[in-house]
Amino acid sequence: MTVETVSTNPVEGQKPGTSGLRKKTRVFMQPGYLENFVQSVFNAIGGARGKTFVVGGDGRFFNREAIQTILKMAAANGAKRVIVGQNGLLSTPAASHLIRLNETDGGLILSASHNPGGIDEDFGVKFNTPNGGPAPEGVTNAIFEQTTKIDEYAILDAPEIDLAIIGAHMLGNLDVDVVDPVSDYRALMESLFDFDAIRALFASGFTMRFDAMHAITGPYAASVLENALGAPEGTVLNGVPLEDFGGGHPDPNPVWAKPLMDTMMSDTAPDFGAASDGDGDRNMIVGRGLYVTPSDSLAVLAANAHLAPGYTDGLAGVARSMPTSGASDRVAAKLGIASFETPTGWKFFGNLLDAGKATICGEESAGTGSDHVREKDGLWAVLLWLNILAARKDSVAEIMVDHWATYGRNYYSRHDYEAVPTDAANTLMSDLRAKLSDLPGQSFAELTVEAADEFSYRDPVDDSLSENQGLRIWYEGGSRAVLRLSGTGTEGATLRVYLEQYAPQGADHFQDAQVALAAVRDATAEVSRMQTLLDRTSPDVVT
Ligand code: G16
Repeated sequence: MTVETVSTNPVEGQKPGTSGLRKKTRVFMQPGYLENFVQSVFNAIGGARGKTFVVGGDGRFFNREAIQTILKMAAANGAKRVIVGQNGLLSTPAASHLIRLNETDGGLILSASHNPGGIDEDFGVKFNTPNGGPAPEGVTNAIFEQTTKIDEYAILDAPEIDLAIIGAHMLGNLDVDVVDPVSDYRALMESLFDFDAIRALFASGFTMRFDAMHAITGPYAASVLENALGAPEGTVLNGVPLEDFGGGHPDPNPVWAKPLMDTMMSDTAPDFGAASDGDGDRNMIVGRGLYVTPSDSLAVLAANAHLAPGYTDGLAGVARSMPTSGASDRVAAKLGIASFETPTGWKFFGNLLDAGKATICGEESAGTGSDHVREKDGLWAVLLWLNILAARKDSVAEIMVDHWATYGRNYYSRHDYEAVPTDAANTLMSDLRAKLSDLPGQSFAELTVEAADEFSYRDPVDDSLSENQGLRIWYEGGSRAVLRLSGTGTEGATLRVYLEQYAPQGADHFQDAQVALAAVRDATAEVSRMQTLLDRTSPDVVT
């Protein structure tokens, strides 16, 4: 065993409290950098001795080397067993499932999620706790603290394990179990959904395209959709995971999954389109000619989940992140179940799921999931949609029209201003924060502000308080804007502006979303002085 002495602080500049470390790949490749973070994780959880962990990643550049390093460090730190996906691959939800299934002490997931991969792109590592979920703030703060004082790490001097070979391996005294990344996850999906009904749907000629974006869900989608459910070969597009995701940006939204969007809007569109992201936790849902926003998708899934065998008893509650539209609240109200509004980030759902207060959760950023794991789960959302389509025998468009007629429509869009100078973004937020309480009654671009505040969240389970979680402005006529800075960017700052406009039952539900949101967009640009402070006239990404 070698004990290396290190002096670099791996999380310099990293906001404490984010659930992992996400940086440029070359930063991670610096000697000792990854090692510092991993040792800090072990130190923060009271050491690795005698413990069992799950390790896997989304296959991006540096995944293979990083996993070998982590295995050697687990061995040197006295861990008992590590369960690792074959070839180092595990989707984030599959890793969450393995952590729970094997009652382990947690897991290390290697991914920068939906960020591009490659030597000049992004890499990341995060620690998930024994419940299978992203480490909560108490743990991430402890990890951060360790990184500021760590001065050595332990690593075994040993040859690499051949991760292509499924089965039991030894690394020093560490048991390394290389497992098939898909099989346990597929069994979990079979326990939740009516595979016979979905099989019959495909057998009847129902057509689908699933864009795996050359990321981790390729093997999962091929195994579940094409093998188990009988969807024709070719249903899964870009199904081979690549270290650089084929040069793409593996984020399933209309901008980055444009080829799929184009197919779905064409005359030859299949019945159903879906996509997933780098590490398999996000999803995009598209019907023939109709994109379903993640906020609407969450609401539809909540309203119809009882049609799937795993949810026949109904839901305990529905939770959404604060910037997500209020569409799911309307469903929860009609079902007479609880609804929760949490800060952005999946880790905030963990306590609600563990306590049985919420069954389904979702974020506007294309994450949806349930209490089956403690991460959002892209393929799970796609399968629940398929189960609902099979049970209702309606098209996606028919389901959406019916949903809006029942609940009204929350028009919704997010505008992202990326890689803006950090100072400018901070000034915009602090200026707006300073005048929030004066805004009610004032008019901007013809809309009058009704209320404004800064969101903070008191966790109903452990009573912890999370402050500064986004600035909210409500305008007359049922519209809302939220402004917050991204916690996951790796270049400058990213300002996210979330726009929402409610159109009640009986109103026009068939406008273009950007048209329906033009008034709230203009008012928000004016009140925040966005164009002057950021020197931008339009967002980089509109989803
Ligand atoms: C973004 C999204 C969040 C999401 C987070 C992590 O954060 O806005 O909703 O929880 O990414 O997502 P993933 O696990 O897929 O990386 P931010 O802070 O950039 O807005």
